[in-house]
This record gives sequence, C-alpha cells and structure tokens, in this order.
Amino acid sequence: MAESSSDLRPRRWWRSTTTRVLAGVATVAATATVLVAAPGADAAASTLGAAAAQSGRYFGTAIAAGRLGDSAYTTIAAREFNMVTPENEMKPDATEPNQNQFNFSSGDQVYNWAVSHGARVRGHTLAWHAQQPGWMQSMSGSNLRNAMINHIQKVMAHYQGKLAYWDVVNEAFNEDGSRRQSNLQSTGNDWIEVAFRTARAADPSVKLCYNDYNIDNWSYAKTQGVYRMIQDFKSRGVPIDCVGLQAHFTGGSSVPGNFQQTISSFAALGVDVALTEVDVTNANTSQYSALTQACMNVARCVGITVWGVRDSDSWRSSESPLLFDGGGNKKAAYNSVLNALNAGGTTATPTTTPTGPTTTTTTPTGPTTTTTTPGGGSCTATLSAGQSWGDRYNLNVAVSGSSSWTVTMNVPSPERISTTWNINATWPSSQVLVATPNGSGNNWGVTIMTNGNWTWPSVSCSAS
Ligand code: 9MR
Repeated sequence: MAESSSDLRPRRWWRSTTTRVLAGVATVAATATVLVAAPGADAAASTLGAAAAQSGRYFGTAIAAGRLGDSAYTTIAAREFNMVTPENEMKPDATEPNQNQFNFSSGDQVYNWAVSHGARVRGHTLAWHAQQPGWMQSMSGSNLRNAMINHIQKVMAHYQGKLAYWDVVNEAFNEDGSRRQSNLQSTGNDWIEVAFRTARAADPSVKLCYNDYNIDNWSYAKTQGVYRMIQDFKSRGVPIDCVGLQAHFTGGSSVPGNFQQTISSFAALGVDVALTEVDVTNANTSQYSALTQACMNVARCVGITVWGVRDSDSWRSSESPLLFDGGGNKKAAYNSVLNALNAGGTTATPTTTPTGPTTTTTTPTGPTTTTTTPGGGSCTATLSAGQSWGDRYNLNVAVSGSSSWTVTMNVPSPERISTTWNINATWPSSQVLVATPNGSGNNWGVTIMTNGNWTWPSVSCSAS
C-alpha cells in the first residue's frame, strides 16, 4: 500500500508545480527551486482516517462489541478509522431491554474502545421500526409516543456531550417516498419531528441525523421523499443537522451516476451529509473510488463510514463488500479509496450552528449546584431537559438533600418562565424565580419561552 500512495503523490506535486511554473512564466532556475522544496511538505497519508482528515473529513467503520476480543480486527480498526458506529449496541433493543430499564454495557464497550483509540463515535440509532425491544413492539398510541420520548431522553442523557452524531431516526420511508407504516408512524405523522425536538433538548452538543438506505439516486422517489422532509424541517425550524446516506451498494444495487448530485442537493438544504454504512458488492474498485470522490467533491460531505472491517465481519459477507479480506489484507478497493482521499478535494465545511437550542449545559444530567448553609443542611438542584417545541422548552428540577429547600433560578434575558409546577413560586424580578416546596415533593419544573435564546438558566439551592 505504501508503494501506491507514494506513486500517487509525486505525480500531484509535478502537476501542481508545473501549473504554477507555467502560470508564473518562471525560469528554469525557479522551477528547480520549487521541485526541491516540494517533497515531504505534503506526504500522502497511509491510513484511511489520516487521509480523510487532510480535507477535514473522517473515515469510519461499524464496530461490533463481540469482536473486540479479536486482535486482528482491533489492530486494523484502530489503525485505519477515526469514527466508529456501534453496529448494534446502541439500538433500542440493546439499550432499553425492559421498559425504563437501561443497559449501556455493550454500547459503552464500543464507545470506550473507540475513544481510547482516538476515534469519535456516531450513535446509531434512537427511533426505528426494527430492533425494538419486545415490550416496545407491542405498544401503540400515546404510550408508545411517550416511551419513544423517554427512550431518546434517557439514552441521550447517558451519552450527553460524548458523541459526534446521533442517528435520531432510521429508515422511516418507503421506496415510493411515502412514510413507512410502523407502530411509530401510527402514533402520528409528527413522530419524526418530535423525536428530533426531544433529541435537541436532551443533548444540544451532538449533531442530529436522519439516516436511510436507497436514497442515493437523486431521481428516485424515496430520495425525494426524504429530501422534502428535511426541506420542510429546515423551513419550520425543526432541529436537524445531518442526513446519512447508508450507501449499501450490495444486493443488486450500485453507485448511481448522479450520486454527487444527491449529496450536493441535500447539502444545499443546510445539513451535513455523511455516507454512513458503505459496502459494495465484491468491493468493485471503480464504485468505491466514485463514491469516495463524490463525497470529496462536496464541502458538506463530512465523512464516510464502511459497514464493517473485514469481509468476514460484514452483514453481507457472501458479497465480500468491504475494504479488507477475511485475512485482514488490504484489497484493491482499499487502495482506490485511499488514493481518492489523498488526491484531495473540497475541504469539508461542516455546519457549525445548530438549528435549535444551544445551551451551555453539557454535563450528563445538567448543572448541579449545592449550597451548604451554616446550620449544616445542604441540598442539590439538578436540571434535566424535558420536552421542547419551536419556541419553548421544559426543564425538570430534582432537589436532593434537605427537604426544606429554596431554589433560586436566574433566567438569561430575553428568556421568560411561562409556567411552573409543583412549587410555591415568588418573583423578585422577571428573570428570577424563587422556588420553595408546596407539598408535592422535590421534583418540579418550569416552561421557558426562549425568545430566541436557548441557554439554560443557572440555579442555586439553599437548605434551612
Ligand atoms: O449490521 C447489522 C446486523 O448485524 C443486524 O443483524 C441488523 C439487524 O437489523 O442490522 C444491521 O445493521 C443495519 C443498520 O443498523 C441499519 N441499516 C441497515 C444495516 C444492515 O442491515
């Protein structure tokens, strides 16, 4: 591999040097000076992750917790990739096996492996018709809607501030561009936007993605259906930051000629685009380089993830669709991808401004403040995100320690508290709420009208 990388790069130096020399009508002496200076200044990277990073992109893989004991697997994965998607470990059946009982052991295993090897993590996935735990499969109506909201809040709270992206909703469309029928769809057509609003409130630091397959061909009805949904969300301020094109070019499909047009059309809506689950039948080299090149040519195409490390790790292993063979050797497709990454392209310019709340609160359960009074009592007020809408959000407050507490909440202007529950409230000013127990216990909350500012209030607790 090192051989073909170094083959490629000198040709680039020569090309660009020649261009500069011709443009400047330089002398032979000047040409010689440039050639001496060039080698080594911009050497080709020798791994996928490093090659992608040259243009501000990442190169990722799906990782399965069950394979982390295989050193051949982890050696390749640690060397080559700088983004990790847990293949199954953060799906609803894994994280909430019983209702409201969460299990993050295998999700954490993949997360910890990734970050300890310098990779970031893409969460996959929060709301999906498939891989639901049994209890969720048999639910419907408002019970299911509330269970979905609770699932998103709790799972995102666990990973708050830790992930780069979350696939909030996965595979919600039919091939004809209509919504897929599912128990989630039956809770009402707004289930997807409720999922995204809930997600934004739960972790404002992570980019929120819609992810699907067969949305690679720009003229395909399903692509258009997803495009229209994202266009609608952007126009109405529903928080969405990215779209994932799974890009499974297996099972009889292949990279369409208009793939780059699809990527750039989604990007033009103001979302990041990522290729999230790439595999190609028999790892066809020209298709692998074409899909890589298409991403490299669009500034908001932020990265590529292949759906597994070696062919033997693939969900479609009989099609040998990945970049490493079962023995861990680099395949020809690996070289074509690496070369396309090293050849450069548009520098990635991911979106930086989230479309919804941007709170300064990034601790797992929100800010906590403890005040100890001279009398010896102490209390802690812990904030957590509740539901949010386009113009307002709910904040839950849990007070622990003393049962005789006073919480002071300072709301940044121009936000205003519009509702409170389970407290006696007094108002020293329009921006300050003083809350004391009203006999309803220690869990209470407020609704805050943002007036454009989504920063959480600060709180302090004092016990008496
Ligand atoms: O690769 C995953 C495989 O191990 C699971 O058995 C399967 C079950 O649904 O899900 C596979 O991953 C899918 C991903 O989560 C969503 N897009 C399609 C992927 C391939 O089926």
